[in-house]
Amino acid sequence: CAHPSAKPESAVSPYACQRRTTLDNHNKIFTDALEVLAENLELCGNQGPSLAFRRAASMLKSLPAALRRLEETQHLPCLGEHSRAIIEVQHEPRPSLSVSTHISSHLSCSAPAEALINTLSHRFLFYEDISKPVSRTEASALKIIVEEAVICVNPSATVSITGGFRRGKEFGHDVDFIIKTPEAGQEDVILPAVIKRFKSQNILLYSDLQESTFDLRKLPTHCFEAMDHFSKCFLIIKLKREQETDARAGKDWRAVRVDLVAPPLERFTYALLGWTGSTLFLRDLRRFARLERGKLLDNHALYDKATNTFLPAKTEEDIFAHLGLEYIEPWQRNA
Ligand code: DCP
Ligand code: MG
Repeated sequence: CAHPSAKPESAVSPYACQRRTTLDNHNKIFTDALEVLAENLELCGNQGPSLAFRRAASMLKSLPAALRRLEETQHLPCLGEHSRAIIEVQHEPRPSLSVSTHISSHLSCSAPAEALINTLSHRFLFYEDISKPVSRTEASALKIIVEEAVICVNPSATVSITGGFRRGKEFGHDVDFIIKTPEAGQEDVILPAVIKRFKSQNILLYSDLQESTFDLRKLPTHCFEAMDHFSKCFLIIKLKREQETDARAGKDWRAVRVDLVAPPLERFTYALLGWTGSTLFLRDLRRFARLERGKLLDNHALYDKATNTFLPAKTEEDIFAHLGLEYIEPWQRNA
């Protein structure tokens, strides 16, 4: 008889936006292997196969229990021949060579990791610091700093954390914030003012301000990789270390990557949804909207092709409802 975790064929959707994916991953040994391969393939420019492995890993993350037998994968979506092979290798009891070594002989190239690190360290003077994960405690400390600056510039503006920390992650590669300004036009002036304030506080190490190129009438784009058009900035901020931590002599701070985005109020909810991620969850949400509902979704808007109208949304629940989807909480979007 079937294992209790085995589910009927229809139970697992091929779309991440129809699955609840918490951080409680019961299939880490498989998803780690799949993601290592995806990363390798990405570095080699093999985007298609990389995405296939990412989709397989994402689907496995949503399962309520660990896979016990290979046959349990039979009715699961998103698993191609290669992903199944990796699951099989990881199932083998013998302590074989690591799965990435095993598979890379077939699929991957010798990833130019060194070259990549070189490029990054040239681009970022603070590479050593910013390559270390940012903790939730550090993210909370940054929220206070960002909030203080934002409110000083505009007392009616509010700041929310987005990205992985909004999904409940304990660590991230950066800290993402979204700023809500109730007055029209304020979204275009707030970021330069916040940057100016950080400079005057001597905590700004790097800033790349991207002015808004947003156009209310523009339809959502098909291209997932395209950046959104909102006013945003990518910063490196000096964050004071806690007294207890082992600060190196003469350096009582670390550099942290911070992203700020300031959308216009009427598009705030779409920006919040987009910036909360995960990347794969949003990719599938957009694909679902287009293929299953005839609607175009991106970080700016949801557009109904049948009626040629933009659909307004006050809350994220509104967006899921427009798409005829059950609401998925941020902490269930870790696809
Ligand atoms: N995002 C976006 N447009 C951008 C930048 C990011 O839509 N110009 C989205 C992609 C992610 C989310 O915002 O879903 C946050 O981006 P991150 O790369 O910071 O991803 P996470 O926060 O999920 O990962 P990490 O925890 O590593 O920071
Ligand atoms: Mg992030």
